[in-house]
Formats: sequence, structure tokens, C-alpha cells
Amino acid sequence: MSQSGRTFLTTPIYYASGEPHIGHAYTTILTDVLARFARQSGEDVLFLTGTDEHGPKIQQEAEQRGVTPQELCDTMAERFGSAWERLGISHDRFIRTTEGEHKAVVTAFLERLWDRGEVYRGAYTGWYCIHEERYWTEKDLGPDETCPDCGRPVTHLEETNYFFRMSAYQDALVAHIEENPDWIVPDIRRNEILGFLRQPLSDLSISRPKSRVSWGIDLPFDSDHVAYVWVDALINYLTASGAIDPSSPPEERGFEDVSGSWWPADMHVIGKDILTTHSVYWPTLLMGVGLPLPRRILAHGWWVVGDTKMSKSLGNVIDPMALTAEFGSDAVRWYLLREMPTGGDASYTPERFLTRYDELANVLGNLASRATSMIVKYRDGRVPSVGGTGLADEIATTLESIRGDLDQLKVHAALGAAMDLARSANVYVEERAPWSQSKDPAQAEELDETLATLARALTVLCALFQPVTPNAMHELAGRLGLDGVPTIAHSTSVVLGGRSVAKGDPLFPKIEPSWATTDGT
Ligand code: ME8
Repeated sequence: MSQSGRTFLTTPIYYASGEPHIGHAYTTILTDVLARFARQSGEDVLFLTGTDEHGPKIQQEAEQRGVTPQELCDTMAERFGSAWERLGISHDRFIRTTEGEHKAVVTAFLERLWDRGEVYRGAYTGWYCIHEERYWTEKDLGPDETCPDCGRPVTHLEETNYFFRMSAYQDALVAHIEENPDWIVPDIRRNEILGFLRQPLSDLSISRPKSRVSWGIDLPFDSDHVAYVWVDALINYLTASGAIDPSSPPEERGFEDVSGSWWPADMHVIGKDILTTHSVYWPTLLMGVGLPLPRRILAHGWWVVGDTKMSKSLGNVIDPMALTAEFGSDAVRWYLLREMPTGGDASYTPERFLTRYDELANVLGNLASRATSMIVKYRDGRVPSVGGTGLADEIATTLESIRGDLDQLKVHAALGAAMDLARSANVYVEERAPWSQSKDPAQAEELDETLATLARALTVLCALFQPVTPNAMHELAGRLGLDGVPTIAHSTSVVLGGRSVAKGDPLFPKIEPSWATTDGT
């Protein structure tokens, strides 16, 4: 993925005010699958996720629950952490913006902006939506003074704020986007930002008076104000990269030279809702302190339920943990990543969930079960030591197309190609009819070839599916007598002849969903 052999991938840090739902799960699993593919191709990976813990939204939620903001954050960080563990997320670092190290990096960042003359004090008059944590001008508002994004009432503000001279970087940002066509993926999002940048860019308010918001990081140049939560949150990526050493004197903190750290990030994976903050605020802030920009931003689409927006008030939020408890994490991971075209939108329906689960069970699970059973039955559980090249062309074509899909960040297509290989292997079984070959001693060599080919196909599939269904593929590798899941590159050449194969319970067992008994779907 990168040229240096190191890949730094990030998810957004989620607000510690709500429960993880399938939207958060999707972003995190998508990043996990990219991280696992990168590790499989030999990259050293830093995969970062975490929680966004400051600002009025957290302050208000804590007040409503009758706990302190820190108590709320401790509870929710734990909730996100355990959700990710149950979903098999392989992150290397879980950052919390209330950590001492992060606070020190935010302070150093703001000090640097201040020292470089990038910040001025001014008056802010306008409207604010706490839910979206963003300002609106009068003309943006929806009917009856509501937020145009979420429809909630907005608050009128008149206060002193500190502003970052964001407008000074408009031309540099447009030039960067035009010179790097792959910087924002997909194109529709890149065009959206270029369209936005056709209007003059304003300066960015980066502070809140403590009289209104106390739950935040103090500004180093005015302790009556705290940092705007988005500025605080975006800097998490830099904190985790290890580029900045806030305990050193200002000129030695690492702003001049990031070599040896993980900065710049190779990819920020986000939802399309937070594109402006990541592709306008964040890069201009980085320009303001003189740091390199992230290499790529992948803004994926939106999950809706049926044809309705998912929301707490509608009571239709899909809980990924309930699905996981019922079907296992591999099933949830497969469904979310296979169903949503990377970058596009998708709709959750129980029917589609079951269709995708059946695909796992009936195509991949069935292949694994037939192939291992036949090796056990016809060859005493030993993979025959013959060529096993029956599906070599299909395997080569699949690997080639998966490489192309991953380069273009079309993860759903890469997974679809892997499933098609399992389909081809099932067709191969039907065509070769090993059950007939086994009855005719004259066809012993053909049977050896059939079984060795199936063992090879399963080994390659084991590597290809590992990033998305790691538990089942770990199990499959064991049944194939492998010493763990091979890398994709190694899967075509690892010696299989003579390995001892075992059969077992279905990798994806038949499940009667609990909802079928209640509403008949
Ligand atoms: O915005 N479909 O946090 P957040 C797809 N703290 N993805 C969805 C989704 C949906 N229906 N709903 C949420 C924040 N997401 C800030 C981020 S980063 C420096 C600070 C995912 O808890 C998607 O990735 O509101 C979206 O961008 C993110 O959750 C927003 O999470």
C-alpha cells in the first residue's frame, strides 16, 4: 500500500456520547480489513481508532445522565473498546482525547499556530448546532431556526473566539486537490469539496469561551477559552503518530521533521458526513503548522435502514452487537463490507443480511466442508502430493483482479471476486465428480488431482477471506493442517502434499434468526 513498507490507517474517533451502531462498525471494519490486507502483504501497520471525548455534546450528555463528563467518557470508551474486540478489530492503538499525551500535543499544536501568527482574536456572531458541533450562518438554517443537517434547534451565539487564518490556505488546498486526483476518494466527494472551495473560505473559529463550554483543552495563550472540539479531535491522528514530542523545547518538538514517526497518515477512513472537517479544516491546520498532509482520505457512504435514516428518535438504530451475538462477528463483517459498495450508500434490511449469510454458508462454507470431508474419506485425511493445478488460471485471475480492486479501494469488489473463486471451485467439484472418480481405481490419479486442487483453492481462499472473516479462516487453516493463515502471496505456493486434513462442524452453521419467529420475515 505504501512505498515505505509502513502503513498508518485511521478511523474517525467516535463521540463518547452514544452507543456504537452499524455505521461506526462499518467504518471500523472497513479500516480493519484494509489493515489486515496491508499486514498480509508484509506492511508494518499502525491502525488507530478511539473516542472523541470533549465538547458541549459530551458535557450535555453527562449532565443528562447525572455523571461527570470523565465518568461518561470512561464508560463509553470501554463500550467502544469491547464492541471492537467482539467484532475482531485488530487496531494497534485506541486513543482517547482526554489522555494526557493528547492534551499535550494539542497544546503544542496551538502554541505553534499562535507563534507563527496564524491565530487572531475576534468576535463571533452566528448560530451553533451542538449535535453536529458546528456553526451555521443565518442563511444556512432550516425552518424555525433549525440545523440544516440534523433538524435540531440551533443556538444563537455572540462571543469572543480565536480564529485560525484558514482563508489564507484556500489556494494551496485547491492546488493540492487538483494535483493529487486520488487524495479524496471517491471522485464524487472530491468534486463536492472542489465545489465547496469555489466560494471564499472563511477563517475557522478554534476556541470556545469557558463560560459556555468548560469540558475541553485550555488554549495555551488564553486560559479563559478551550479548544474547539473538532480541532482537538483532528489532532488525535498526529498524537498517535508519535511525530510530536510536546515535552521538548518548541523548536525541537518535531514540527520541522516528522521522519521516524508514523506521520503523515496513509489514509483517513471516514464517513461522508465529516468530509469538510477532514479535507478542509485538517489539511489547512496542518499547513498552518508546516506539517505534511495525510496521503489519502476515503469518505465512504451512508447506511440507512430500509429507506429510512437511522436515528435514535425513530428507534431504528441497528445494533451490530445483537447481530454479532446471533450470527458471529465474521457474518456481520462480511455483510457490511460485501453489501456496501465502498464509497457508495447502502440500506440495511434483515433479508439482505440473511442472503449474504447464506452466501457465506452455501458457497464458502459448503466448499470447505465438501473438500475436507472428501480428503478425509478418500485419502485418509492426507492431501495428495500431486500438482493440484486444476484451478490455477482462475486463482491467478482472481488474485490479479483483487489487487486492482484494492488499489482502487473497491473492497466490496475484492471480496466479491474472492467469493466468485469459491463458486468456481464448487463448479469444479461438480464437473470432476470426485465421488465417481473414487469408485473407479483407474481414475485414482484424477481423484488425487481433484483433491489437491481443492486443497490449493481452499488455501488461497483462506488467505483471501482472512481479512474479512478472520475467525472462520483461522479455523479453516487448522483443518487444512496449515501453521496459521498464509499470506496471499504464499498461499499459492505453500506445500500442501502430505498435510493432514480434518473435517469439522460447518464454518457458517445454519441459523434460525430470532426475528423470523416474531414478525415472520
Ligand atoms: O463525527 N452510515 O463522531 P461520530 C455510515 N467525533 N457511517 C456512519 C453512520 C451511518 N449511518 N453513522 C455514523 C464524529 N457513521 C467525530 C469524528 S474524527 C477526528 C472526529 C460513522 O461518533 C462514519 O464513519 O458522529 C461517520 O463519519 C462517523 O461514524 C461519525 O461518528
